[in-house]
Order: sequence, then structure tokens, then C-alpha cells
Amino acid sequence: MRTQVAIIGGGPAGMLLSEILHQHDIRSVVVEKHGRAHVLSRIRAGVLEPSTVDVLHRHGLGTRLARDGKPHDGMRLVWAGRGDLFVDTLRHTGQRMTTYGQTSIQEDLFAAADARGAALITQAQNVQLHGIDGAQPCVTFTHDGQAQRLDCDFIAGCDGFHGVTRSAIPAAMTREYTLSYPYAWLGVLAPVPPLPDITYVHHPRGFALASSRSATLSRYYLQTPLDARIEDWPDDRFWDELRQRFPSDWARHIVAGPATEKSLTTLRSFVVEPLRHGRLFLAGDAAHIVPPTGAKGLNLAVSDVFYLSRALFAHYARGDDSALARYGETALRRVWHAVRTSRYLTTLLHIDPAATAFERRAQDYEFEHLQTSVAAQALLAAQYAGLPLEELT
Ligand code: RFL
Ligand code: PHB
Repeated sequence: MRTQVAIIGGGPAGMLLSEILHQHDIRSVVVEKHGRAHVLSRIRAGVLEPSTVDVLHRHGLGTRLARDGKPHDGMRLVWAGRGDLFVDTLRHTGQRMTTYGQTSIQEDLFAAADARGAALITQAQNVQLHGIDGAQPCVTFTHDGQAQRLDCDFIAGCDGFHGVTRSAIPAAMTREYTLSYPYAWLGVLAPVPPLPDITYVHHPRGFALASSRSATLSRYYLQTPLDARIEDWPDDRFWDELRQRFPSDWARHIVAGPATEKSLTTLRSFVVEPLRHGRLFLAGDAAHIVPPTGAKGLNLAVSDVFYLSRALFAHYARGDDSALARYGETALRRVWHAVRTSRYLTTLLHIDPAATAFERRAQDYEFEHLQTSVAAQALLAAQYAGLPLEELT
């Protein structure tokens, strides 16, 4: 097989890249390790920045988003014993965010791919990259028991944090920046009406978060120790613990129900640099991870793909490789912005079991500062809404 861009990974980054490239008459093949059902079963992101919504609309992917996405005008922070604060993104930035599940985006991307008869190979095993230093790279893999080879001009590594593309770059050529946090998140999806706002709670028992997927579908998270096990968290224990972390007049409004999904996530910040080696370009979680506090990961995958698609377009349409050369530095500006924001929110809101009395006191007064300073709220609102996209072409 031969194509122009071989895209490894059919998550949001890979499928969106293939869609945008198609709209610029650039051919691609997506090689995905799992089946569609598996990709669609992963319950993840829920909050979209204005620039993410803009990219989806610009590429004809906004119909269902416009209908089913819910405007999200800020986040509520609740601090046990100190009341709450609404960080009003609409007021401070003039922009609206949107809640719309990653699963729905993934469904929209698969529907668009089917409508154009896209080349999407699922259940590909043993994916390997070859010749990324030279002018004729290729990808090999096994599909339906047959060995396959895909020749291409470029490879896009969109295969998430546990993929193979990042490790195809010689270790001596990259630098990895990592921070692990000493707690995990237990997430629950339940068919019950959500609280009105996305609400982040700081409580001595640990952080909690209320979010939603629709008017009838709630998404909640609890901070747990790193060694927590799902089997130790039957539904009753989850709802009981969640209610203990919310102030009592809020807890009364939490509607409990049977969990339809439960998952544990460890929290880390990670960035690899550079994002390019030869003909391989990394995008999305393959290149960077942020802790979910602040809901930035999917938004970064979308901005990486936006920049990469524009750079590939300049290459094919005009023989201009300057945007390809600048892809990493351009994408990394938004990435590090989100890395800083999500690290700030994570350390502000969680209970670090090893924190000193000094650190806990400073954390309390950080929140008090946010509660009393409109300037601090405006800064956080702007960080939450994300940096605007730089137009490259
Ligand atoms: P994905 O989604 O991990 O997709 C990668 C795809 O590559 C495939 N793959 C391979 N394919 C071929 N060969 C291989 N060797 C392969 N290895 C892997 C995988 O099967 C998969 O299909 O990465 P992508 O596309 O970069 O997208 C990134 C986002 O999924 C991620 O950043 C977000 O989900 C993060 N995130 C959130 N982001 C937001 O913007 N807003 C949120 O509200 C938000 N909430 C979250 C989140 C992530 C969470 N978890 C579980 C980490 C909440 C949670 C709990
Ligand atoms: C979610 O809805 O899953 C969600 C919302 C906000 C976050 C993280 C996850 O910060």
C-alpha cells in the first residue's frame, strides 16, 4: 500500500487529522490497534475549549455538537469550610466553552470517515515504523493474519501515551519532561441528572469533581490513593464518599444511580521534545499528557492536529516546508500553557498525602486569594479557556 500520510492511531487526534487532510486533498491511511467498539467505549474528555469547537465547525464536524453540546460558562470551585467560587469564563474572556463527550466526537469522526470511504485499518497488530530518518519511510503491521506494508511520505504518531511511535525516535534525540502526582482518580458514569455546573471540590478527604455528558448522564470523579482498586469501590461506597466531600446542601442534590462505567486513572504531566524526528511527527497524547484537572488533553490533541494539518497542506500545496519545521515549537506553546494550567489546578485542588502543614496552609490561602481577587479569577478563566490558535497559513 502507498499513501501520503500514514496516521498511527484512530483516536480523536488520528481521525481528525485524516479528516482535515482529506479536505485538503491529501491522502492518508489510519492504522489503529483496536476495534472501533473499543475506541468508542473509552469514557474520557467532556470539556471543549472555544478553539476546539471552532476547528470542528471549520471542518464540517459541528452539526451534532451544535445540537447536543451544552454551553459551559465557567467552573465552580468549592473549598470545604471556605465556601465556593464561580470562575466565570464567559465574563472574563467573552468566550463560551462547551461540554460534549469525547465519545460523541469519536462517533462523529467515524461517521465522517465512513461517508467519504476513508482508509481506516482497525485491529492492526505489531505496528512498526521504518526509515523515518530518510525520504521513504514506511509502516509495517499485521492485519487479518497478513503482513502489511504501508509506504508513505510522512508518519503522524497519534497513538496515545502507550503507543509505539514515540519510542521510534532514538532516545538520544529526545528529552522527556515528567511529573507524577501522588493520587489517582476514580471516575463513574451514571444515568442520573447532573449538578448544574462543573464543580471541583477541595475537601480534607480528597478532591471530587462533578461533571456531565447530558441532562440525564452524570460523570463524577473522586481522588483516591494510587493503590486504589475498582473492586473496592462498589457503587454505594462511591456515592457515600462523594456526598461526604460535597457541602451538605450540595450533597442533597447529587442523584445516585447504578454506575455504567467505572475507571481509575493515574495523574501525570508529560511532554516529549521535539515533536518531530525526520519524517515522523507526534501529536496528541503520544507527545504529551496532562492530568485531567482542567480538561485540557483532548483540546491539545485538536490544536496539534490543526497545526500539523496546516503544515502538511503548505508542503503539498506550495512546497513550503517552513510550517513543518516550526510545527513543534508552535504546538508546544499551547501544550506548555495547558501543562502549567493543569498542574496549577491539580496541586491547588487535591490533597497531597505528603504535604507539610505549611503547604496545606498556603493552599488554603491560594484559594482565598482566588476568591477575593478578580484579577486572579480573570487569569484563571483565560487559562481555562485556552490560548487562541495561531493561524499558520
Ligand atoms: P488516544 O485517545 O489515546 O488515542 C490513541 C489511539 O491510538 C491507538 N493505538 C495504536 N494504534 C496503532 N498502533 C499502536 N501501537 C497503538 N497504540 C495505541 C489507541 O488504540 C487509540 O485509539 O489519544 P489522542 O487521539 O491523542 O487523544 C487524546 C485524548 O484522548 C486525551 O487527551 C483526553 O481524553 C484527555 N482527557 C480530557 N481531555 C479534555 O480535553 N477534556 C476533558 O474533559 C478530559 N477529561 C481526559 C479526561 C482523560 C481521562 N483519562 C482516562 C486519562 C478525563 C479522563 C478520566
Ligand atoms: C469530564 O467531564 O470528564 C471532566 C470534566 C472536567 C475535568 C476533567 C474531566 O477537569
